[in-house]
Amino acid sequence: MTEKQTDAVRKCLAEFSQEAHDLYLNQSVPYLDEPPAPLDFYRDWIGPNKPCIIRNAFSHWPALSRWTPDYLREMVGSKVISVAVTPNGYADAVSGDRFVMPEERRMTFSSLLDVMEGKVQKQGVFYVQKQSSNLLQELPELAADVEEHVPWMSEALGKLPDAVNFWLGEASAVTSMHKDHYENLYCVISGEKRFILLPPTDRPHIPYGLYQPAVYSQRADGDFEVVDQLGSDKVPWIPLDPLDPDLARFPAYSSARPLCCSVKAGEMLFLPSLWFHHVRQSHGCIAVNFWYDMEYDIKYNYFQLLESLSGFTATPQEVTSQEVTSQEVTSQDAPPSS
Ligand SMILES: O=C(O)CCC(=O)C(=O)O
Repeated sequence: MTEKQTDAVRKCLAEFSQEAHDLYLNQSVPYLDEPPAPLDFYRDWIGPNKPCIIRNAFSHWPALSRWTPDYLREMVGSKVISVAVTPNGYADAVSGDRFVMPEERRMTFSSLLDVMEGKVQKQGVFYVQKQSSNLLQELPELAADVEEHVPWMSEALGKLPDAVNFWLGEASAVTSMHKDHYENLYCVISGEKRFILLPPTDRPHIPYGLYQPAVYSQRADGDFEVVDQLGSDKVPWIPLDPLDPDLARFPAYSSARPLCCSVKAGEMLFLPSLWFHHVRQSHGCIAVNFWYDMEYDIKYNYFQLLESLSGFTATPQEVTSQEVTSQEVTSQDAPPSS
């Protein structure tokens, strides 16, 4: 393809993204005051792939009043859980020319609470973010304080969640920008989460690179080193930090239209599949979320096309390390093969 033709495709993609904003996207994340009926939720939010914040959706969960440090110590203090530890709060993020994952430390829940409450000083930033249904796998004693699924969502989708995750972290723990193939119901139990959201239609403005995977490892002197995962495939990831986007390096991002929202205790964010998200939190924020696998329907299919075209038209500065093909970008969150 000539440079002129590539420019023409780039222009189409920019118009495509703009049109989504003009046609159906909201400029902020709307609130619902009560849990919706399944059909209404499917019609108004899941089908159109739009986020919203739902109030009073889980007021009946005992967790809202019970999950104090004292109660958690009593119920699960002696349980050994997996905690992500990093030097800077960035787990699963690009650092230099590496995609760096956290040190996965096994520790008891009470020793984590000691760190969170400042009773013990440790180097590093601690975040319970294991994701693979860690609430049910690692902390089943707490499951009765929430629900194992959200009935109206399960009915709307005709299935149960793939995972129910428990999140608890320090203020400096950050989840770098990425997307997932889940319809995500994110419930804040205490504290506050701050999300930066970008619709899938903004994909042409979002840079990807391919990075050597590595993990943090804390040495005996307390410092962290970055250890390459030799023999592992390179990882496609977004090098851009939406809190401080480097527009000289990634000029296309200036056309992106992020939505920022804060989700407070007692509120539930519906984060639709394929939306890019970056997450921060107040210190000690506790959350539980439900991942319902998305349908691999025409929406997914169209997104794959957008992914290919966006990779194809990215300028050399936007494609770090080497060219990233759509196949590589989706390999992180590909649907299970059937
Ligand atoms: O809460 C977080 O830090 C990240 C949540 C997230 O990325 C997700 O639920 O997909």
